Formats: sequence, C-alpha cells, structure tokens
Amino acid sequence: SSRYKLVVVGGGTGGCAVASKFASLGKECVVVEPSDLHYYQPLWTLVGAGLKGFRLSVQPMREVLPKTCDWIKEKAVTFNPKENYIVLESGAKIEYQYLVVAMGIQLDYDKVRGALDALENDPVVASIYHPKWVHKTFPALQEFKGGNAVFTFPNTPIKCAGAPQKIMYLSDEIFRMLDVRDKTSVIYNTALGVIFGVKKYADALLKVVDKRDIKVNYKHNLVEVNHKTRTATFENLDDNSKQVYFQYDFLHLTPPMSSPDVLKKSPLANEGGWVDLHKHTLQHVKFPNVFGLGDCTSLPTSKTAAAAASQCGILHKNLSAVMSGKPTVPLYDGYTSCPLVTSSKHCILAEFDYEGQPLETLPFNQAREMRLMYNMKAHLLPALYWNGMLRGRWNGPSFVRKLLHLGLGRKPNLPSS
Ligand code: FAD
Ligand code: UQ1
Repeated sequence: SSRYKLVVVGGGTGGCAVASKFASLGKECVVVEPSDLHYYQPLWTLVGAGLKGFRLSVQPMREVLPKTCDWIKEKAVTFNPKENYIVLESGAKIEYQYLVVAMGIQLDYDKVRGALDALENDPVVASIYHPKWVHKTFPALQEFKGGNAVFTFPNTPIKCAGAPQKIMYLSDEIFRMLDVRDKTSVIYNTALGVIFGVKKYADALLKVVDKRDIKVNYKHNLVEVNHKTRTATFENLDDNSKQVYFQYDFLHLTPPMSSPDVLKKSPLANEGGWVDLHKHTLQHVKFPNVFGLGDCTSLPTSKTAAAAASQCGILHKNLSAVMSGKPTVPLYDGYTSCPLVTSSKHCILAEFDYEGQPLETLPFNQAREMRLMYNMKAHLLPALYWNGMLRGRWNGPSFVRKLLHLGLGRKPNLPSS
C-alpha cells in the first residue's frame, strides 16, 4: 500500500480545483480519478442547442490536473475513514493523512423504465446531462416538425436545477426559427411543485413561460418511456401517483440522480448517501481529517460548479488550518448560482445562499433577462473555468459582490466562530 499526506477522490470540477490549491504538496498529494477526460458540463446546455461545439467542453484529464501531484487513474471503491485508507478497484490500498471527497453525482437513467432503450434507439429522445446523449439534442431539434416537445425534471436532487428548463427555452427559440412553433406544444413536466426554488427567480421564470406559451405541469414524475409508441408515462405525485401519458415528438430527459453507489454504502455518508459535512466549514461531521465539496456532499444548497468554486476556497482555508493544528472557521454561506439561459441572447443570473435569499454580484436586479449575463455565461465563464478555477485561482464572485456593493450589501448569515 502507498501513503499520501492528501488524497483527493475525484478529478472533476471540485477535485481538480482543490488539488491545484494544494499543488505545492507535490508528490505528497494524489488525485484518484478513473476518467481520461475532464468535462466542463455547464457548456452542455449550449451544446444541446447548437450554440457551442462539444469539443470546447472537454480537456484531457492529464492537462487539467496539477502536474506536480500524482494521479492514480482508478476508481475508489471502499472508504475506511476509521483507519485512514481507501481501496481502489484493483484492490490497491491507499493510506492518507487527509482526505477530500469530490466524486460528483451519479446519473440514474436506469431508474426510469425504457429510458436507456429510448436514448439508444429513438432519435427524438435526448439528454444534455450525458456526454453521449448531449450529441443527439441539436440534430433532433433541427429535425423537429411540430407536435409535442416534452421536457422532464426528476423526483431527486440534481445538479444545475435550472438546466432542464434552459434547454427548453433554447428549443422553443429553435422551433420558432424553424417556423414550426404554431403546431407545437412545449411541455415542462416537473416533479417539483415550483418552477424554481427561489421565489424571486421563480416569479421571473413564470413570466417567461407565460410569454412563450409553455405549459408547465407540476408534480409530474417520469417513470417510463416507450419509444415504440413514443409515450412517456408520468406519475402524478399529488394524486396518489395516478399515471398520466404524454405522446412525444421530441423528449428531453433529465435523469434521476443520487450519490455515487460506493459513497452511499460508506461510513462517510449520511442517511441520504451524501458525504456528511458541517455546512459552514466543509469538514466531515465524524472524521475531522476528511473534507468534501461539490455535488456528492450533504451541503443543503443547489449543486453547481459556481457553488463548488466558493466551496473550494473555503475548503482550502479550513483544511490548511487543520493541517497546522488550528481550528476551522465557519465561512460558507451556501452561495450558489444558476445562469438561467432563456434564449440564445438572454439570461437571468440567479445567485443565492442557504436561506434561498438572493446574493447578487451586480448592484442591480438580476431577475431580468439580460444580454450581459448571456455573454458572461457563453464567453467569460468557460475561460474563467479552464484558466482560473481549475488552477485554484477562482473562489467564486463574492469579492466582486463586496466591491460593487461598497460594503452596503446584505451580510452573509454565518454563525460566529
Ligand atoms: P464533477 O465535476 O461531476 O466531477 C466528479 C468526478 O468524480 C468525475 O471526474 C468522476 O469521474 C469522478 N468519480 C466518480 N466516481 C469516482 C470514484 N468512485 N472514484 C474516483 N473518482 C470518481 N454549474 C454551474 O455552476 N453553472 C451552470 O450553468 C451549470 N450548468 C450545468 C449544465 C449541465 C447540463 C450539467 C450536467 C451540469 C451543469 N452545472 C452547472 C453543474 C456542474 O457541472 C457541477 O455542479 C460540477 O461539475 C460539480 O463538480 P463536482 O466536482 O462535484 O463533480
Ligand atoms: C461561477 O463561478 C461558475 O464557476 C466557474 C459557474 O459555473 C460555470 C457559473 O455558472 C457562475 C454563474 C459562476 C459565478 C460567477 C460570476 C462571475 C457571477
């Protein structure tokens, strides 16, 4: 077995950013990551609508992980935090002094009967959440001749909770450009009871769906896809799970998601399967030498890269403190952000904290559809991600907010340390 000072499990958004922060540890730090490729997933919404090329969302893992550190190209399968080691798929045992868990969230397409079959075999079924199925989206939209275009939102936590409706707004725009919108029903079937979790932005989005003549059905949870008859079956969560059927001519699937299976069954998980962290410090509640960030954690905020960016700076501070025998500081207020793209030119930039209170970077109302925010999403953020965040140089926009609000903004709601 080998032994490291710091083991980072997962080399995605959060894991790569944290490893870069600790790059000065050199070979005392290792990233355990099975994938050859690193994805900038936020681009997939624009890839699905034909606005960006998929290649811009991919880099070889070797190019993004810090060169000074080790990389073990394997999957972690067992966690033994009482004895400070993990086990890899090959059976190799890796011991650590400190552990960071950043394994992301698992896509559970197999939990919807017929979904994988439809994705494999029906050209009109697509999903921007998967590097394989995102490719089907734009061709299917271009071929669309009218009928029912159905977009789903599952009955589980998901990453980027805005994406299932962003791709719908961009599809609606394409249908209008193709001149088929007047023979089309655009239908958003969501398992939730609201269009968005924060009222300020939900109110703005309800105006958008109204203006664009989009039908929203709440408490509709997708349970089955039959691609032979092009029928999607939903259970109505309000009405004793009574089943309702929708014929589709285009279907966008957002799969159910859950914590990675190997984490669910580990001692690091809470009852929900997520890495159980103190929500303001990112330190594990039971194992003080374990930290976590990103989509696989119990942090009760919306799962986004923007949230992981803010978490990464705070994790670095608190883990460094623990490494030098100092106390952790409660710093994370739950900041998360969702650029709600409403057309190929407009975007509502939602930013909020654990309380669901807006925490906007710009000193004016961001619940409006703005060109500035679309340009930021499409042109600025990808560069900020590849050149800033992944190199450990971007901790989210809180310093910009404080600067622009001249200290007059709302103070974050944090316990005193
Ligand atoms: P990931 O980046 O997913 O990385 C997890 C890594 O862990 C992967 O590399 C994986 O291979 C690895 N891994 C998994 N299992 C194991 C194992 N057993 N052992 C070792 N490694 C393992 N966020 C925004 O902020 N703004 C947006 O506009 C936005 N839009 C999005 C649109 C779409 C379509 C999607 C899919 C996501 C979007 N997101 C957005 C969300 C964002 O991509 C995620 O929140 C972010 O990538 C989370 O980072 P992470 O490190 O937790 O997980
Ligand atoms: C952000 O920091 C980030 O991570 C790099 C995203 O993921 C792509 C985002 O979508 C957003 C909105 C932010 C926040 C950044 C600013 C400048 C408001």
